[in-house]
Amino acid sequence: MQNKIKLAKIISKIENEHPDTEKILNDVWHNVGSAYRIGITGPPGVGKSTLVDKIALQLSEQNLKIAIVSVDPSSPFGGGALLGDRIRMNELSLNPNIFIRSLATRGSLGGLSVKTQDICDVIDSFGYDIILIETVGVGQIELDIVEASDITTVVLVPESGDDIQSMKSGLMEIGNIFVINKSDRDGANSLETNINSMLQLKKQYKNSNDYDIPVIQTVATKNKNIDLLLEHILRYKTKLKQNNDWFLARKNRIENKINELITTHLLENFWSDERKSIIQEHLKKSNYFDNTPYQIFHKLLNVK
Ligand SMILES: Nc1nc2c(ncn2[C@@H]2O[C@H](COP(=O)(O)OP(=O)(O)OP(=O)(O)O)[C@@H](O)[C@H]2O)c(=O)[nH]1
Ligand SMILES: [Mg+2]
Repeated sequence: MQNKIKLAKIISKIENEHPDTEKILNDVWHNVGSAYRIGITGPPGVGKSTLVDKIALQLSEQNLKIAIVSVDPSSPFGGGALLGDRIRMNELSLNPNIFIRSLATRGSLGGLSVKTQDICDVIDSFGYDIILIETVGVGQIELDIVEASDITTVVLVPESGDDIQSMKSGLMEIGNIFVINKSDRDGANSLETNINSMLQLKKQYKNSNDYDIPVIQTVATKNKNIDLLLEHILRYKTKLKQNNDWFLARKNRIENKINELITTHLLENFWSDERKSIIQEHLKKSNYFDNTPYQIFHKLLNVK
């Protein structure tokens, strides 16, 4: 419990960009790297939280330490948890093997993956074996989560069949495992057929011999097929380790993080008062057509 409180405090510091963040991350770094990071995404209300809870409970029975991070893109509140989620969080956090935390994005989607990554690094360093990252699949945010995770699980429901065509380039692209939750409702089988034929097409198009992407029907509320889903999730980890992809994912994250730090640093240094006033001058209506963006760009670069 003591450790959980300590972890929660550190996460708040990172979330709020506290000046200690850099030191915290430097201090924990040598203990980072072994947690399996599982992204769970999908449209609103498909049962992601219910699934995550069941997965966490099953794994905790195997005496694994599980952290749940829910990234809430819409919540304007600090901490980001809705009332229902808070109750749920209280229940789960009584389990000594489960740590649960919700993160609000506060309207700024940019940099979410990096922040989530920093937070996952700290959780990892606290000895958690598995980190479940839940987020609603809405464009950029789901891509951020793909970057922060080792595996992406896309959750759909039988009704998703209607808009599956439009999902071709979104959720369909990022799943390493597909879950059709609420399969107690009509349409689960035909959605499964649809997803499988789409995945087949994708495979032919890419001419890849990749691992077959599983499509699993679950009923989260009744614990149905959670064990099967877990089996696939854990099998994927073995595959990642065999292919060296486990290491590659970590290497990519470090590279992205460094790039992000450089970009932030350069931008902050670039926008001196003088440069800001030059650009404002050029953007005045009366000067609008005098210079092209390229010309202004070079002018700004040449300011000492
Ligand atoms: N019938 C049925 N209902 C389910 C199932 N899984 C979850 N639900 C219900 O669906 C509702 C939404 O579940 P959540 O787990 O909160 O869904 P979510 O995807 O996390 O929702 P957001 O985080 O708001 O996007 C709840 O009322 C659940 O009890 C299922 O397999 N079958
Ligand atoms: Mg949820």
